[in-house]
Amino acid sequence: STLEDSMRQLERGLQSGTLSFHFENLYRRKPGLLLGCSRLPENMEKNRYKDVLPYDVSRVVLQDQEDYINASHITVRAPAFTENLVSAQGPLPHTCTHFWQCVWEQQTHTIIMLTTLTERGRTKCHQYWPHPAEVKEYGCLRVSCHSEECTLAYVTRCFTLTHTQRGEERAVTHLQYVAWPDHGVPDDPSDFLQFVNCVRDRRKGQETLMVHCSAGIGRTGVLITMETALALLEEGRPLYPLDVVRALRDQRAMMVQTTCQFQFVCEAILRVYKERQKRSSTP
Ligand code: PTR
Ligand code: PTR
Repeated sequence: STLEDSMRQLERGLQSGTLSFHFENLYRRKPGLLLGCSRLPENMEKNRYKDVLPYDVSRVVLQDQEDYINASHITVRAPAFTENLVSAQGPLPHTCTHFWQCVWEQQTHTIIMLTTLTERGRTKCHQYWPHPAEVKEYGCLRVSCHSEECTLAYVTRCFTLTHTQRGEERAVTHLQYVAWPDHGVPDDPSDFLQFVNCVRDRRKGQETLMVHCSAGIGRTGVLITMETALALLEEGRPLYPLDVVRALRDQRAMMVQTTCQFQFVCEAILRVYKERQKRSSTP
């Protein structure tokens, strides 16, 4: 099959509603995968939501005696590329140190945050970074914030991470999308696409991207689906969003949380595809 076939199928599926139907019938959690480690009594309090847990097989293991963090390795495999990401929950006050340890150990240079700290009066994520011109210590990592720049839909921050025991330093960029409530869809698809393109531009070779929202499933799932789709479109490969979501749920349960989110990402994919076609057919 070709990209064109797959996009025709996508358009038909969106119009007839069969796509939503199939999405709703997709397993939320891959049968047979265990969540044992996340449910250990000493780890339960490290989970923001007791119903959003990483599978044992794909969880990120910290290089420590206490090795647990609510985060999953996500590998996106396509014929022409492999992408590595970490999908995580929004840190809690007592898990910020684990979060930065994960950033350091996975050698991440870019953190994508898809939530605000509070939504409708509820805490969605702890502020795990220092204010501009401030320095904070998280375990053996010292984090300083040099700049904070706001556009309408997102904030870009520049951090320096220093491993105080090794004396090593790394630059980390923080991209926080602020116009997207949980369980919902971005306020503006153009802003969202611009943001995803910005994420793609920042990707340095094989770098592992760290992506989180509040639970690390809904908005994170949508972003990774879109990022994967853009890569496939660029390669001209056939693209079946439902297969992308299934592959994500095999690595972290419940990725792409609501039917609206799935429809939103499918429409955005179709829109990008059509714009590209228009561009390539006008002289
Ligand atoms: N509170 C979760 C939810 O419904 O979203 C609980 C849950 C999680 C229920 C996974 C079912 C789940 O997967 P499956 O339907 O594959 O058992
Ligand atoms: N039990 C929570 C709830 O359903 O509200 C879990 C949850 C929270 C699930 C937020 C998804 C959420 O969205 P996101 O993954 O986009 O932060």
